[in-house]
Amino acid sequence: MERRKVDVVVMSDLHLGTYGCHAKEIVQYLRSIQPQVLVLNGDIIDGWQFSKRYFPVAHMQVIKEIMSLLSKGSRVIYITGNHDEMLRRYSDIQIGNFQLTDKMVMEINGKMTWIFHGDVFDATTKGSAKLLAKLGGHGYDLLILINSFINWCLRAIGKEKMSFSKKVKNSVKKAVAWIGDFEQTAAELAIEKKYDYVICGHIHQPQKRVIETKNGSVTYLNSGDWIENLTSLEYNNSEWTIYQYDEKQFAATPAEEIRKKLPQLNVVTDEVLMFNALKGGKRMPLATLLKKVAGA
Ligand SMILES: [Mn+2]
Repeated sequence: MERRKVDVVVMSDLHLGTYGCHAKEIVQYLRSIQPQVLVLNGDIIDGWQFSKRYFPVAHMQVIKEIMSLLSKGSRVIYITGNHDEMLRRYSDIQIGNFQLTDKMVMEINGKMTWIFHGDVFDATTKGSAKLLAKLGGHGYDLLILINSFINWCLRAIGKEKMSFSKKVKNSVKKAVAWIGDFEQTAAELAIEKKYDYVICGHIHQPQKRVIETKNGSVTYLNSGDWIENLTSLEYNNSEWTIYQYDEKQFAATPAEEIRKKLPQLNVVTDEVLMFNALKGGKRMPLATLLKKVAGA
């Protein structure tokens, strides 16, 4: 199957490393496209839920397909979410055409497009979202800090981290209201910042709609997720559309069943020390050597 050329693809909430993840479908989709830019908008690798033992080959295959796109020349931007917040400490690194960040603004055909995961709204009321807008460029980073701090406190007192899914599990009515609030808050912020488009993930609710307030209007988009909806956003011919995975489309090219198990590691890495020759042939563990070099 020839790869479909797409200008920009936004995917979010793959939750690799959890039982709900549809890795096979993600692999099929990734193999069918050739995007110029692939934005992974948060919650890609789930560091909250995964027991460290559960990371099947199919999930590894997803990472392999992303790497493959990188080597084919796609630009890949990984925006952190709450389930992969462990990556936030490495934010704003760039390695070749791969970039890791907490948020981004893209200009596409002259339209300013603001992209972020959206978990910052979990511990945020509408009032503080307004404040965030006034804080300008650093507001988002500040909110991430506040959220991390709240979660750190919750864990310190033995409670679970605050999360959207926890919040809305209680009732459907609440969920609908919360989703409405989420979309409205994102839109209001984007309008205040004078963006044309705002793209989020996080709430697992694919969406494309124009939201108007008394201050203006913005197109709100959400890439949905790959747990229930199996959706992404695609930008082509100057237009954003919601892509919906359809297994019929892939019936002719079924992904080979990935059943094989990972080979057993035959070394115990904790027991491996790396040595490096120093002056005079003295051997020392690499960690000690690096410390020495840093101190010199
Ligand atoms: Mn999330």
